[in-house]
Amino acid sequence: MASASTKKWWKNAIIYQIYPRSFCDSNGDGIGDIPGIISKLHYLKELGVDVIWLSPVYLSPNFDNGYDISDYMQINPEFGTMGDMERLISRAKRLGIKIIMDLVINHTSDEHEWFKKALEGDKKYREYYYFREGKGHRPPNNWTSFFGGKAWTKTDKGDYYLHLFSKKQPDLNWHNPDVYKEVTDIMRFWLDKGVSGFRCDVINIIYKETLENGKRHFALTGKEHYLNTEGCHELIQRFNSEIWSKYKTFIVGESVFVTPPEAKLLSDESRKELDAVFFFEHMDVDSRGVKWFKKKYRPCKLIKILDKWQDALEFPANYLENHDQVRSVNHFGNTGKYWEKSAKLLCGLNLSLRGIPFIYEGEEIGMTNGDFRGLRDIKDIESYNINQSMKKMLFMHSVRRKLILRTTRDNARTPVQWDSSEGAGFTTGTPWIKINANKSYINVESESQDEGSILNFYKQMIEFRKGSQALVEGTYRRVASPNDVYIFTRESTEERLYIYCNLTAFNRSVEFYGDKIIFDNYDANERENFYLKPYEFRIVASNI
Ligand code: ISL
Ligand code: CA
Repeated sequence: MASASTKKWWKNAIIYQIYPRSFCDSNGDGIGDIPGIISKLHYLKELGVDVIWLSPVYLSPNFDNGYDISDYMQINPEFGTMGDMERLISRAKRLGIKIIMDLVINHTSDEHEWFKKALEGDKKYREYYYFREGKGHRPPNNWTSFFGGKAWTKTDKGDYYLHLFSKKQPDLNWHNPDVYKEVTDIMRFWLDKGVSGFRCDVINIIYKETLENGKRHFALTGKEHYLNTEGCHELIQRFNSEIWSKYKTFIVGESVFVTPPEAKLLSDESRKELDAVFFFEHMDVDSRGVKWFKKKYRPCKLIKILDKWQDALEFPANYLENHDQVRSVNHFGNTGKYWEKSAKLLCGLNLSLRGIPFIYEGEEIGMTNGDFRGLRDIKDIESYNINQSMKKMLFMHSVRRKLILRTTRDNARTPVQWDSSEGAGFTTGTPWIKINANKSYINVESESQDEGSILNFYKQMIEFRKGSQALVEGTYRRVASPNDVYIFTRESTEERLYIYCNLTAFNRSVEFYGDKIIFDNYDANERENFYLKPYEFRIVASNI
């Protein structure tokens, strides 16, 4: 057990993700911005947020909404100025809120100075990326991109460059010590400005071991050459020992396609790499290999996956939604009759698991997927590229429309609904992406006034968690999972809590343990003694 002085500050933190474009627009141009975030700091404080993870605000041509960076040391003017960013850091600090920034270092934008110089033929900068000659009329290897299509694009000179995402996102060459120097300077620049750490984008794929052909894979060919490579672990260890450990940072890595043993290697405290990692297995519980093809969601599968990861990792980064995923009430809950109950249940689940809970903007009011009418309403580059690939494969329009609207990342990117007005309190202008019609009743203003709202449930649950040694640092043990009810304990030296999550829209009888219900998303008078109501979430304390 770590003593109070050596204990890491983030071990009991609640982290809130802001996708700046969709959070709050202060100047009516329809795009969320940093002054907008500053205006909502008190709201976040009151919610109980300790740390903000800020999705990219750097200079960017925005082909992937900031995940394509053209200058890491400048702020995108759409979002504000460096002065605004410094104000955000200092105002947040005054309220006791820390900020971690998104660090996208697998690739830059093709509009980054480095890449532009490389294209002009500058020898030094060509080594920052992967430029290779093709093989006859074909690219240098058979790798495919995360966003569909090939991972190589031909330049005007006839050679190719590698991009694991869109062609506007060329991959950096991490074999080059100059790249290490540049990026670590960027890290120091922001840490010196007072940010408290980073969320490292696709960190486990940055180091390509070789550029050989990959085994053919229906979704992603080539990945065995860059997933969790030894070189990647070495790089992260160097980041940690040379930079992160010198500041009191919290570093969470987005690690794609990881298995529990791989995630352990990336985040085990003793290995001094990352503090925590995001895994994806629960997001894919209803996908058939690729996320665009869905199968029926089965709660028992979700339980199995969560349980496996709870057992595997000391301190996982827990989340049920983010800017790349559909909204969690659509994914795992209910958007009809049990919208409110299921949103509260998911809150309870996310905040009761062992690890560090992440809440994505709008999740705390139960926001739902976008109500897009057609592909016209979709802005995301991933959806755009996938649509092109599906066209090539001769999918009919109606099929493409159905598959893409159901899973597009834009589902989570509609503006935060602050009130029921036309611009939802998000903007006075025309929003960059369509606002959901259900802002009429799903919004911060009305939920603030309603004691029984999802928003108030979040506040109570956050407060409860903070006061509970068992939830913050207790052990985890699955008790049972009969008929899609997840029952587990969290236990510290002082208390044992039984957590019940009925992940279905039906009454469920279960065996009850413990002595006293101390938290529930049903009122005492609606509750039943011998079974759980639909989507009931219950915490029962037991004397030990
Ligand atoms: O969306 C996905 C899973 O459903 C992934 O394919 C996603 O692209 C992947 O998890 C990587 O995501 C991160 O890097 C991307 C960026 O577009 C995402 O927004 C970011 O979270 C490239 O920088
Ligand atoms: Ca704006």
